[in-house]
Amino acid sequence: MVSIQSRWRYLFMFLGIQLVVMALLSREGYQKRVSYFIRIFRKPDSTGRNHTVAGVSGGDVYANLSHLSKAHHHGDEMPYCPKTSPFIRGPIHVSFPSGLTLAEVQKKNPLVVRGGRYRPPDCEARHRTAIIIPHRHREHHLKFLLYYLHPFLQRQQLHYGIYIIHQAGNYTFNRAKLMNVGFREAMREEDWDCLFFHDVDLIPEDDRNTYVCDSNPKHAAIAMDKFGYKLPYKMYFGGVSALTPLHYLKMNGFPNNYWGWGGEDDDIGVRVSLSGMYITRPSLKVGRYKMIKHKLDKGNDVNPKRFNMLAKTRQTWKTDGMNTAEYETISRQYLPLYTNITVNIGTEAGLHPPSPTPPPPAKGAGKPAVKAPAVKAPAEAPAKGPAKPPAKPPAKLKEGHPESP
Ligand code: BGN
Repeated sequence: MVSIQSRWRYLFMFLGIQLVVMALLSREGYQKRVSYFIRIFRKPDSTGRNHTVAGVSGGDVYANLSHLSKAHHHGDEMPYCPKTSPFIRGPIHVSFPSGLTLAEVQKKNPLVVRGGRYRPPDCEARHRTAIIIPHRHREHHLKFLLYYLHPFLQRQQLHYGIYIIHQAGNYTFNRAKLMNVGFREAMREEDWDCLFFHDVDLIPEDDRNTYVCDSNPKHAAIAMDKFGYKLPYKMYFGGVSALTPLHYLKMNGFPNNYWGWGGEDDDIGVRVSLSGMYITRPSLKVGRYKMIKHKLDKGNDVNPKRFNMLAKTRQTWKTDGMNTAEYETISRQYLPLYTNITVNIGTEAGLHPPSPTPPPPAKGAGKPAVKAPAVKAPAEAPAKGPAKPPAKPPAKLKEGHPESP
């Protein structure tokens, strides 16, 4: 028999335990305890950040994407994709395993069609985003970027295309001018509603950083590991930015005259405000990027003129930009994972700088030697002259025929 006294004792003990549990679970306490238990199930990666073991949640950028191919049913009347994609998980584990090949990336992305295009198989995408990546001698980085970017964009249920704009020749690199080329070349193919201007060495680390445009130009790479996951300075606009075609044309695109490293992104940031717009940003938690470590490239020396040029953006932005971008398209390849556009963007002296007067031929010599051109002869008809925005939105590229823009 249990006495009334001990019954009361049990009741008080029970209530006491209840109170302690409630106190632990209240507000801050609750968060801390829950995250403690979540941490137990996670393993840390080399950067010290936690990532989830594959299959539990988040973590692997390819997690759950295989469901997509199973759900493949293109019909005439596909519903719009939901406003928030069900594939979005948050933090992504990023590492750079040696031995990765493009063939493996291709195998892991069976729904990407030639030219690096993709549409969600089971719903009509709400957004059409082109990714523009200026490039030269960075094949190793490109491989990793493609490995992460394709599934990242598929998680967001976007209709997308990836364009690599490859600078031909060995003259100093010009990132911003290549972006102008990318804008024009992408827009002549499809009616993209947003363009992401993307460095080849930056890997997004959170799929809530959606690759869609805002009402104003967006700076997406706000928190990079190399800057301690913080904005290095308030006006920083480098790494990854997103503009609609209208934003882009309103600010006359990007400058063409920044040859070499530095300053062009600041010029672009200044253009945003000079043309009456402002910079938007995702949160620090979401706009995270890991940079693939590398030395300063050959052919991309620091530009010593950048300070002077930057001081004059107010005077130059209307006369140097998309309306004056001259280049020649050397080749256009529709590869399995991206569209590769190789261009001659010339030098500071122009597209075809006058060659120095050849010395008179020596007596008795045969034909005068012809100086090798700086870049290879175009394989296709070059798109010459100042780049103009397309007069009307180009016809949509038919899926399965990415070679017929
Ligand atoms: C800045 C560079 C940017 C570069 C960032 C981050 C200049 C112009 C002179 C003020 N700007 O200093 O181009 O992206 O650093 O590395 O050099």
